[in-house]
Amino acid sequence: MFWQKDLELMPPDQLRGLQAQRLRRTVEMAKKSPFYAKALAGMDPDGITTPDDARHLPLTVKQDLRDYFPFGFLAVPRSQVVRLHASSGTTGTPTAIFHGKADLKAWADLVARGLYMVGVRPSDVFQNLAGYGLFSGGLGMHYGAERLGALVIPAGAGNSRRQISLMRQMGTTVMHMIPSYAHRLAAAFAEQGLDPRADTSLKIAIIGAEPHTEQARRRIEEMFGVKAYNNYGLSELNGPGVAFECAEQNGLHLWEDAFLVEVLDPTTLEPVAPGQVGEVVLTTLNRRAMPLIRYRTRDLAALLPGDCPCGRPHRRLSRIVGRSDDMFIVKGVNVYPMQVEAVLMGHKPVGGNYLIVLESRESGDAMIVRAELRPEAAGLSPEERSGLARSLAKDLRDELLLTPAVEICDPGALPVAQGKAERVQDRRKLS
Ligand code: DLL
Repeated sequence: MFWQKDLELMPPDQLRGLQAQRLRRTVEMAKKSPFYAKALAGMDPDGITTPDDARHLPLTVKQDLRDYFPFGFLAVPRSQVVRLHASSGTTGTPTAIFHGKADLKAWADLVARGLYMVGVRPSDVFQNLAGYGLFSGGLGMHYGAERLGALVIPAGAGNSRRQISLMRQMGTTVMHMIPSYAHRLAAAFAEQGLDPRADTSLKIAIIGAEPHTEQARRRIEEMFGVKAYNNYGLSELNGPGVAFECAEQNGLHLWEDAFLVEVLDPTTLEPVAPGQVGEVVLTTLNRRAMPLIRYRTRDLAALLPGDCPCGRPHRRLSRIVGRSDDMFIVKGVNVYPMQVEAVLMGHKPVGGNYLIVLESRESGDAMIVRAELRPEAAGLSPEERSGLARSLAKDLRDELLLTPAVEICDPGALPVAQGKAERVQDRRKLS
């Protein structure tokens, strides 16, 4: 049941004691880096007696990582660093995240913990369909699954035909992928006349790295005949394995021995009430090469109240409902892409790929939702397609209080991103 039983089942009081001790050490270590030497000047780590004392520490934002790029957050000599990763994002200066040997071992254990928790065992064949390289999803999951002892297939992203052959030849039982790719892989199975439920040995999918809805998860489970588990993380805080769902699928256990979590109102920066959505702010508690203190993730989620039947006291994070910089405003209405996805996934003929286009028109801003049909629904008649478009427009209006134009597209008609899906094209900025 447990990979690191003592840590996973540590009673809350003891966990808080460990957090306070690790927070003190983290502040002490961090002060050795150029950035925190300045930001934490005058801060005495010995003054920290409880994890709540983190509230008196300054926040760190992505721009700080850019300003001190590449080595300004390093708290150890460069000779002790063994790995570089970078956070996603296509614009601006990249951000560099460094790990030492002990950091990599601790990270692999956090990932192994999550995998073990949902039933992955050394006898499993783990096919990793995430991109290898600076993206933390590939190597992060790879080393976690290897540490657990599974047979790891480092397949990397894309090339669905090869993925399918490997799965069938090697008897893959667990796959890891970004959720938007799961839909494309299912379509590739259908194109070959194969049914993943009957023609593979898959039983578990680990999905993460992208926002997705509960409806999208259920779709993936249904298409592949697996249980799909959500896995959250960001490169700045290692990558995958910050928070992982257990078999209950009722929120993601955030590993509180490794990270201190706060959920803050993004405007006032005050903690929100338990159960309320706010910005997730994280502090590393056992990272040595590059500690991060109160890092503003921009991800919006809630800490869920109540105990989990699995017995782990590590608090649960809701699924990520969006990013504070994801939200767009049309005609004065705030919209998150995940609200649109939830509606689309509620309609069976709609596939996994969709695009929201925002345009300026004479009559004001326009929002167009382009939704692909799933391959099985490609034969819908023009009347059926317009009926579906009408019904989607109605449900979207009920959800968003705004009526978008809906266009139904053939399977495969919409552009496909290289890595993480891009769901919104805001052309208003161009006009
Ligand atoms: O995406 C790390 C990762 C890889 C997590 C593989 C899980 C699996 P970045 O590329 O730095 O790192 O992107 C981090 O992706 O701030 C969220 O906005 C989003 N994200 C990551 N996991 C989830 C998730 C990796 N499970 C950014 N649900 C984060 C929703 C997620 N959004």
